[in-house]
Amino acid sequence: MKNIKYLLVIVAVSITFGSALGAEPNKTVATIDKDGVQNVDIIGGSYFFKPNHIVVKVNTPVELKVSKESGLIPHDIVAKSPEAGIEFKAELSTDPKTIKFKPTKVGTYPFYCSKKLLFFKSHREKGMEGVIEVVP
Ligand SMILES: [Cu+2]
Repeated sequence: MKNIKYLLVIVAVSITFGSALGAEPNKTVATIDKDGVQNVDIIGGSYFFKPNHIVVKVNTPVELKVSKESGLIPHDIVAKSPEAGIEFKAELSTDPKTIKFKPTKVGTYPFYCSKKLLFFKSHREKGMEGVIEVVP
């Protein structure tokens, strides 16, 4: 009986710790290649983006290489900040896709997964969101 209690505690701790990990910010500063393009790789999965905080320079082209962890649940990546030149929507697959844009305004702009199944919480609510921080 005592063992079952311990097991339940372990399960509860893993669930709490697991979801805390999902929400943990992980910041990446884009690397600029020899052509002056800022490159960032992003992986989406249930229910996270890694990294979920991307730092890019203003008025410099960005190429995001986006892909999805393996699994059946569909994910996408969406940004809707046309005022800053950051507007895209792409379905994620395990084959990486490249999204190109050029941020035109300093600030912090959200990106997220727009998927939602029936009455369940949206993927965004479950943690599939992040920010693009545009710096001078
Ligand atoms: Cu999703």
